[in-house]
Amino acid sequence: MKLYLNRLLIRISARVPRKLWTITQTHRLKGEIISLPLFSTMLNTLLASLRHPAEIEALLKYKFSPPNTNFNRNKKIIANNPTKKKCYDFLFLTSRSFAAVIAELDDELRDAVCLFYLILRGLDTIEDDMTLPLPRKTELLRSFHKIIYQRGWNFDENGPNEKDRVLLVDYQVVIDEFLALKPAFQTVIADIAHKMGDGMADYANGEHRVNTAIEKISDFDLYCHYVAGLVGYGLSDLFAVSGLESAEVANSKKISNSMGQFLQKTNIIRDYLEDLVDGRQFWPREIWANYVEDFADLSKPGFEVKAQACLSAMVLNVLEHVPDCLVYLSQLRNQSVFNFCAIPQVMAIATLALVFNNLEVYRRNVKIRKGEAVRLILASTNMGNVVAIFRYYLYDISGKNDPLDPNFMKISIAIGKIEQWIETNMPQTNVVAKPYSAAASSSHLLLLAILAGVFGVLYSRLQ
Ligand code: D61
Ligand code: MG
Repeated sequence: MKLYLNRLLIRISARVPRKLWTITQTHRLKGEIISLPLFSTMLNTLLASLRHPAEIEALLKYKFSPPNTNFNRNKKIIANNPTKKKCYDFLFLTSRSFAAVIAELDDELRDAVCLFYLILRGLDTIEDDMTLPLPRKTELLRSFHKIIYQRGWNFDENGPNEKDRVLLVDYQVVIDEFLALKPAFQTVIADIAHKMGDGMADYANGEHRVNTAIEKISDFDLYCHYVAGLVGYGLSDLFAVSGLESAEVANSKKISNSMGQFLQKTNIIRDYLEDLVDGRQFWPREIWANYVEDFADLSKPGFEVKAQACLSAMVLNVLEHVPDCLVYLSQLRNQSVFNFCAIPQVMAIATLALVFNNLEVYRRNVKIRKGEAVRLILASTNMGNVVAIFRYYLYDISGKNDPLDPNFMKISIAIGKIEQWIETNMPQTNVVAKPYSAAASSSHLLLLAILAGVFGVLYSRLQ
């Protein structure tokens, strides 16, 4: 029955209107990359995707397919090692976006990338804390690469509201597991922690800033290099050390940097309001000062036209990294590494399309639907799909591009450049829209029937 349903659902998805990308390989990546709760919240998730049947297909497939993942296979080993178990618990506690893709990496890399994450998350928890006295913060950031070699070190000076403070309170477990990695992994991680800590300390001390604002676009690029581009460098080195990828991946620093820049800059656009409320400001003055005098004006009534133009200018800046990201992904050979790298990138392009010309960014935290995210996760298993997904969202951005916007031409050109790259390097990728077919209506009926069933179960539980 389940198999039948799956086949049926795959057929349904092939007939959805406006569907510009299709899953060409059902190589499954499962595990709780996104945790789907039961009943009412699951129901909300399904309802949010009601107008997107392919997302409902993805959600059901994801929810009901049996667990058979790299991480599940290794849970037993982890359970016998309390320190390692605690590290993976910390990974899932501190990362919504990266925990599951890290846990799904092949054995040769999983622990190294997990520890890389936890070490940099520890460093970032010091950087983000606005309650730490600046001299103390600076000293910690600059010496963190040495601290990670001090067995037993931990830290409880973070402010009570710092979201990941518990990680540093028990940091001795992270250090123990870091020291259990093979030395070549340790060297890569410590080297990146050194460079990132120094970069964060410079910015915390007002370098490259005027008052609290990041000044030039080049300062913005440098900041994103320190906090995310360097992660790209380190990951490429870890891939090479593990032997799962060739050393070539680690040779082109520019494209490794772009992988991080694309993720970090997209987050910085999406998090405008949250950062403003917390007293942080990452958008470069060189961009926003063209539109408003005060950064906070962007969220105020009466500034909508300026705010929209400013948002386009920020999105344009991010789009410049896309060709490098596609080059990077096309070089990868190991399936688990490919999934690990591709999933965050497709989430970012989907987020970029969502924020583009969307003034809600200035009013609330905008997020892609869970159904959309799950669909992207299931599809991001090969380069053909990833390119098709990028094209889909670029097409979406083109459609929303406003001829009256001052950056209209530049955005068109940036998208044209990406298209050109795809046509030159991936000419076989076919992303023609599937025509809407009458058969879809009976499929919709089936989906409605499934939803009615879910409603029924929920209703009976509530009685
Ligand atoms: C392939 C796959 C993943 C990649 C990649 C290539 C290249 C770069 C990155 C991931 C890094 C992306 C960073 C985007 C998210 N931004 C943050 O987490 C900000 O903190 C930056 C400093 C700490 C970086 C920690 C990190 C993040 C992701 C990783 C990783 C390390 C190690 C391995 C894999 C992924 C942001 O933090 C928000 C928060 O506190 O939650 C901030 O403070 O700006
Ligand atoms: Mg930070």
